Parts: sequence; C-alpha cells; structure tokens
Amino acid sequence: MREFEEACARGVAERHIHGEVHLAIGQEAIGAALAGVLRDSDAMVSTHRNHLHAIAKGVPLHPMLAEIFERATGLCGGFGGHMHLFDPARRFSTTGIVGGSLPVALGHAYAARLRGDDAVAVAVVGDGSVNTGGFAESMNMAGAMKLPLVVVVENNEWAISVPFSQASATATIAERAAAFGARGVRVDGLDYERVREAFIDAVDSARAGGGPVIVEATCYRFRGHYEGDLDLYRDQGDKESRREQRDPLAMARAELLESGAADEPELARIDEEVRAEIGGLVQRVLADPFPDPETARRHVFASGLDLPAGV
Ligand SMILES: Cc1ncc(C[n+]2csc(CCOP(=O)(O)OP(=O)(O)O)c2C)c(N)n1
Repeated sequence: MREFEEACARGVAERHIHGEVHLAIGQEAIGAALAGVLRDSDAMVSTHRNHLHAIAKGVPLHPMLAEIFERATGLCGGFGGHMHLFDPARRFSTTGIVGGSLPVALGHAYAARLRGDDAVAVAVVGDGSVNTGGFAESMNMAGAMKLPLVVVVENNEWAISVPFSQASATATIAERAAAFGARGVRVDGLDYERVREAFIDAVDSARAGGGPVIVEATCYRFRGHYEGDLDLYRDQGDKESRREQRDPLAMARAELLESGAADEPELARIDEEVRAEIGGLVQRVLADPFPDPETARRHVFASGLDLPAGV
C-alpha cells in the first residue's frame, strides 16, 4: 500500500497525473485491516482518499493505477481519475463529495435487505464527513431500519486545515453512535490488530442483523491534504515526531520482529519483491495508451445508446 501510494506521489511530481491526488500514507494499518475481511458480495464505498480501501477490497492494481494515471486501460477508461475509482465486479466505488459515501453505502445496505441476503455495506469516511447532513440522515435510517451498514471513520484529526477538535460537538465520533441506535467503537488506527478485530466484529454483527456500527479508527496523515498542499496549518515539529515515532509500517515491522513472526532478511526480501512489483506496474501503465479524444463525450449521458463519437 505504501509503495503503491509512493508511486502515485512520483506520478504527480513527474506530471503523469493531473488534478488533486489525496494519499493516505500513514493510515495503512486501517487499509490493511480491511483487507480480506469482506466477501465479494459485500459493498464498499470510499472517499477522495481511497487507494488503500480499493486495494483492500481486491480491486486489481493494473486497472486501478492506470485509472489514476489517466490511461484508457483504467477502471473507468481513464475518464474518472483517482477520485472516481469504480469497480462494479468488486462492488467498490468512491466519491469526491465529502460525506457522499454514506448515502451510497446505505443504498447498498437497503438493497441487501430487499434482496433478503446477508451482504453488508461498508462506508469509509474521514472525520470531516461526520458533520455533514448526509452522515446523520444515513445513520438515522440505518439505525431505524437496522440495516447492515458498517461505517469506518478514519479520524486523522484534520479535515484539510480544520482540526476535528474545533469542528465537533463531541470528543469522539464513536459516542455519536448511540444517538442513531448503532454500536460505536473507537480504536487505535495505527494498530493493525486492533482495527482488524474491531472491523471483523462490526461486520459479523451487521451481517447477523445487529444493525449499523461505527468504527472510529484514530490516525494521522503524513502528507498534506493533497499532493502540493503546503500543509502550513499543522505544527511541523509534531508532524515530524509522529512520522518518526508512530509510523504504522515501522510499528508493524517492529512487532513482527519482536514476536518472531518474521526476521530482517525475510522483511527485506518482501520489500524488494513489492518494489519490483510496483515498479513493473508503473512501467506497464506508462506504456498504456491515453483515452481517444474522440470519445471524450461518450460517457456524459447514461442513455444506453451507443452514440457516435463526439455526440
Ligand atoms: C460536500 C463537500 N464539501 C467540501 C468538499 C471539499 N473537501 C474535499 S476533502 C475535504 C476535507 C475532508 O476531510 P475528512 O473527511 O476528514 O477526510 P480526510 O481528507 O482527512 O481524509 C473537503 C472539505 C467536498 N469535496 N465535498
């Protein structure tokens, strides 16, 4: 996940990617904890900071990176870009509208109820989204109808330059769950094991008919809000020390070594393999074609008609 996102950061610096790119470097423990837990039939809806969630849901890396690099081989033919990853086969989608993933995930949860199956819907959101009307409305309906909705809130303390502590009437997000007839849990989002336990428990409970659950995972983003953000609103000393002392990757590494689950040579070999895999992926994507400009307006209307180019 870290290597994939660093490839995206280089893609911005080298001008292969245009527009805003939001990376979740520093939040990998949450992304990793979501991996492998959901079934293919479960839906996941993410935000503008979505790469780790797509990887966790099993979206294949080549069409995903190709979409971010604006290539015709991308998930949406290179038309959507990084904020609009969409993979119906994996039931994964994103939205750039803050708070917008909640009503979409609610729709998936309601659809599961109408179908009568035991699929769950997961919405991943940032702390900024919990103060939107859509969040409250979706949570209320999910609670009233006991829908199988799991909301994972990545509380990285900031909504661009607005600190959570100044924007929220409650000290935590998890405590709001009670007002919606939901369960709420707050976990250290830098600790992979804790988030994974909380997420599995939330999904099991929602799948069994227990109604909505909010999992608030505390974390911190190491990059600016988007690539190019000068990030002047945060205390640089605090940011540096968190990066040095609370990097979830370094923490997971230390834990693996300490518990004897892995040794240095093994971790070095995995690092090498991942670097080679992502490096090769970037080379393949760079060799892929751009979308044909003739088709620029083809996806504007959902008419179902195969309109001629340019219409
Ligand atoms: C409805 C809406 N309002 C404002 C924006 C502009 N905007 C983009 S990201 C963002 C902050 C989001 O913060 P948070 O939900 O905490 O997620 P994070 O970026 O920290 O992951 C804002 C205000 C938007 N995209 N949509």
